[in-house]
This record gives sequence, structure tokens and C-alpha cells, in this order.
Amino acid sequence: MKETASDLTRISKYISLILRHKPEVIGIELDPHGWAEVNALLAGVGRRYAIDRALLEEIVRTDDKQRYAFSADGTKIRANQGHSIPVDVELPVSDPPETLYHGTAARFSASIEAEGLLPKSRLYVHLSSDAETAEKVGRRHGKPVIYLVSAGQMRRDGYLFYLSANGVWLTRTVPARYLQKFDGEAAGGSAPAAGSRDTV
Ligand code: HQG
Repeated sequence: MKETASDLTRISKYISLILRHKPEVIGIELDPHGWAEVNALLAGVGRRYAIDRALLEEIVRTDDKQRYAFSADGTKIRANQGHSIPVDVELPVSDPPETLYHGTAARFSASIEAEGLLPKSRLYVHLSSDAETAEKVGRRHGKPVIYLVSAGQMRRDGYLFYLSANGVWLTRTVPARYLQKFDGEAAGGSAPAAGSRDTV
């Protein structure tokens, strides 16, 4: 029987859990660079969902955020970013654009404006290169709020930025002085420059 899109999403979420957070749920370990053996992953996921190599390849190929990558020889797989367990996925240090975006929930604003952006359970703070993506990320947590991050200034001040294989910008923390609340209409797709900026 052919899997539906929602079946694939359910399996993909389980794979994310394994490759980013809890490989132990299927009794495997990731290597220091975040790789899992494809055969071990298939065996472990297969105890819960019908999966084979072809389906895993379809999930990797069609993933909307390109969350996963196979090793060059195809024997290993890892998540491109989003980990809470300490692995080094060999992210290149990269010069960010002048402005990046972070979407969060309104209820976190007071804390964020007091202590800056912290990675919380993950290894890095996740930043987007466009406001629309940040808005979607924020909506996962509640009523969305978007912050502009003065990434270029941070870089000039010595902070390091990494660009994941799937285009997510990562950095360890963002002090509050580099944040401005963004009051644009990202969800409607209007240009970020049209929004007003409130200094935090
Ligand atoms: C918030 C998804 C209070 C932060 C997305 C966020 C992303 C603070 C939450 C990726 C804070 C952590 C990551 C502070 C940060 N006080 N709250 N000082 N500093 N926070 O899920 O960025 O679909 O770990 O704003 O697309 O929401 O899973 O991070 O709301 O790229 O592939 O603490 O996950 O990708 O939440 O999302 P998360 P995130 P996937």
C-alpha cells in the first residue's frame, strides 16, 4: 500500500527524534559527526513503521526543509541541524547577511528581551534568512513574534555563525542588544523593509 503524505510526515518526525535527540529510542548511537548507520536506522524504525531503503530515500528527497543527508557512499544518514545531543555536523563558519530573523512566541518576549536568545534544549539558536520562515517557526510555539537579529554587527563583534546544509543559520546565543522586535506582515509576504522596528 502506498503511504500518504501524513504517513511520511509521521515517520519523518520519528526519524528527527532519533537523529537529533534520542537515538536510544531504537537502541543506536550516533557517531561524533551525527551519522547513523542506514541499516540500523531502518531496522529500528521498522519495528514501528513499515519502512525500507526506498521509502527512506523518498523521505530524505522530498523533505520540505531538507532535514537529512546521506553520506557520500549512502551507508549513513544524519540530520543537517536541530540537534540537542552534542554532535559536530561539520558546519562551515559563514558570514551571515546583515539581518537574520528569529520567530518565537509572544509569551517568551519578556524573557528574550531580558536575557537574549538562548539555545534552550538545542545546540544553537536557529535563525532564518527571511521573515516568513521565522513566522512559521514562531507559530509552532504560539502567537508568533519575530525578532530581527543584527547578524552582520554580531559577526563584526566576533560572534560566529554557521550555515547548515539546509540553509538554517545557527549561532550559540544572541545578546538582547542585537535584537529588535519586527512588526512587519511576514505572513502576508510583504517586504520586511515595510515593517517598523522597535528597539528592544
Ligand atoms: C525560545 C524547527 C525564553 C526560542 C524550526 C524558541 C527551527 C527563549 C524556544 C528549529 C529564550 C526554543 C528550531 C529566552 C530562546 N527566554 N525563550 N531567553 N531564548 N527562547 O524548538 O528556534 O521543523 O528549540 O525563541 O523550523 O523554535 O524541527 O527552537 O521559541 O529551524 O526541522 O525557546 O526547529 O525545525 O524552541 O526551532 P526550539 P526554534 P524542524
